[in-house]
Amino acid sequence: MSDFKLLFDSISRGHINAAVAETQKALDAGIRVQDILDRGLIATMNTVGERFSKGLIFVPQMLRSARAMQECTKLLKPYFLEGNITTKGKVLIGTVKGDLHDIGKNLVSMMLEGAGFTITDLGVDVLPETFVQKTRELEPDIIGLSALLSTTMPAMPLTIEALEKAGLRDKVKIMIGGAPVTEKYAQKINADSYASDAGSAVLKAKKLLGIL
Ligand code: B1M
Repeated sequence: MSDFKLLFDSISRGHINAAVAETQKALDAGIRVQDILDRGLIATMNTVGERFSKGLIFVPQMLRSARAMQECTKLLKPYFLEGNITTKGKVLIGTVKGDLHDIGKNLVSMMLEGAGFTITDLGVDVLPETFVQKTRELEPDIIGLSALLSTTMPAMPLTIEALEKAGLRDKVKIMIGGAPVTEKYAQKINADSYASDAGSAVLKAKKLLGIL
């Protein structure tokens, strides 16, 4: 963390301008973008989460840190673009019903987009019916479901069931992810793939479509 101390301090205090300036400084200094993301931004959010668990900070502080991190990730986006962008496939992505966490989902979207996928992001708190309706409308190759709360994970199988009932399940691949989600859970609910982070989400998406 020591290399990113000022970035850590500004994100954990929710100081957006300072956090953005520190991210830009790290980019200007030639620090690897993946390190800024993993050892700077994500490591900071993990510490923010630990502080919240211990009761040292509360939801408003967590929210301010989240806003600061979101602004910093915007600066990284251009660096994740792969050279030749012809669409590799269509991805419909969203955070499941009841869940408002979107930083991880946004990172996954950003990396997939950078790798050449066309993304439709439905946002947060997405109802199973909305996934069904948008799947009919857009005919995606992959549906991505994100959940950060153990209480909202059950919305994943509910979404898969809704797609089954609508006769759409066999027409798409389903990838799931989010901190409490596991490979085992993906198998249990009959998802096609699980990714633990945004980088592996790209590899898994390519594998699902047979382009890796
Ligand atoms: Co909340 N929150 N939060 N939170 N929050 C967690 C998740 C928590 C672990 C904190 C804690 O207690 N230690 C805990 C969940 C406990 C549990 O259920 N297991 C928690 C809680 C309890 C809550 C509330 C209930 C708090 C309350 O109100 N009392 C509440 C719920 C609101 C709701 O959703 N209905 C709440 C609210 C919030 C904020 C709104 C304040 C804010 C979110 C703001 C936002 O997202 N715009 C927030 C935050 C910021 C967090 C922590 C601190 C950080 C989450 C994050 O962004 N991490 C989090 C603690 C933690 O995770 N350490 C916590 C960084 C991000 C890059 O990682 O999201 O894991 P992550 O994404 C990764 C991978 O998981 C994966 O790739 C990403 C990038 O590598 N991935 C996928 C994610 N989605 C994927 C999809 C894929 C593939 C991979 O395929 C489709």
